[in-house]
Amino acid sequence: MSDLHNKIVFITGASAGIGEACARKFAEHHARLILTARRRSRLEQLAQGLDTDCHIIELDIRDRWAVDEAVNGLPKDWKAVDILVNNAGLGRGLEKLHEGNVDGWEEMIDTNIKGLLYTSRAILPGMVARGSGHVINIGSIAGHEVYPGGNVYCSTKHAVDAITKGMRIDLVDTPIRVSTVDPGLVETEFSEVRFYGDKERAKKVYEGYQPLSADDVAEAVVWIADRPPHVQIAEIIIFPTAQASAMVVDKNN
Ligand code: NDP
Ligand code: 8X3
Repeated sequence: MSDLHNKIVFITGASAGIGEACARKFAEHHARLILTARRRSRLEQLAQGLDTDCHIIELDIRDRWAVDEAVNGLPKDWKAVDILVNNAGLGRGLEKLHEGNVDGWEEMIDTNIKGLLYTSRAILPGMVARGSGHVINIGSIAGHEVYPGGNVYCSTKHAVDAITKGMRIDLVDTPIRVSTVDPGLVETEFSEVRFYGDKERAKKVYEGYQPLSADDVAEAVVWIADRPPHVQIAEIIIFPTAQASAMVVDKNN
C-alpha cells in the first residue's frame, strides 16, 4: 500500500489544470483531499468522480482572512494536513513593463506570491506542531529564467523559488519537507487566462510540438510526496522534450 493512503492533501487551485490533475493522482493513492479554488461547482464535479474522501472549500487565496478562516475552520478530522500543494497561480498578459496592465500585475503578485504565503503561513504551524508535513510548491521555468514580456510573471515565480528555499532553511530542524516542481510549457487553461479568454492566441502557444500535460506534472508531484520521510526532493524542472529553455522550443518538426 502507498504511503499516501489516508494522507490529508490540501490543494490550492484544484478546479483546473495541474491542481485538478494532482487531485486525481493523489486520489488514485487513496489520499484524502481538501480541494480549494474559487469555482466551487468545478470542485464539486471533480470530487464526485474521485474514489476518495474529499472536503471542498471555495477559496480565493488572495484573501488573507478567508485563507485563515478556511484553515482554522477545517473539521476536526481534516485538520492534520500532511501535504500542502501550493499550486494556484496565473499569468496575465505579455506586455513590455512600460506598457503593462497594472491590474494584471496585482492579480499575479497577490495570487502567486501573497496567496502562497498566506496559505503556507496558515498551514505550516500545524505541521510544525505535529512534527510532520510536506509543502510542494508549483513554481515554473519562469522562476529560473526571464523571457520577453515575462517581467512580472517571472518575478512572481522567482519569488516562489526564493520562498521555497527560505522555507526549507527555516524548517531544516524539523521533519517537514519542502519541494518545488517547476514546469515549462504545460497545456492547461493557463494561456487562456493569461490572454484574458483569447482561445485562439492561447491555442497557438501549444501548437507545433507536444507540450506537457497536467498529468505529467501531477505525476512528479505525487512521486515527490511518496518518497520515504528521509528523502527530500528539493526541485524538479520538467520540460516537454521539444523545449530546452523558456524561449527555445522546437516547433513544427
Ligand atoms: P490553470 O489556469 O489551468 O489553473 C489555475 C488554477 O489556479 C485554477 O484551479 C484556478 O481556480 C486557480 N486559481 C487562480 N487564481 C486563484 C485564486 N485567486 N484563488 C484560488 N485559486 C486560484 O493553470 P495551470 O494548471 O497551468 O496553473 C497551475 C500552476 O502551475 C500555476 O501556479 C502556474 O503558474 C503554474 N505553471 C503553469 C505552467 C503552464 O505552462 N501551464 C508552467 C509552469 C507553471 P479558480 O479560477 O477556480 O479559482
Ligand atoms: C508558465 C509557463 O512558459 O510562461 O509558467 O513560463 S511559461
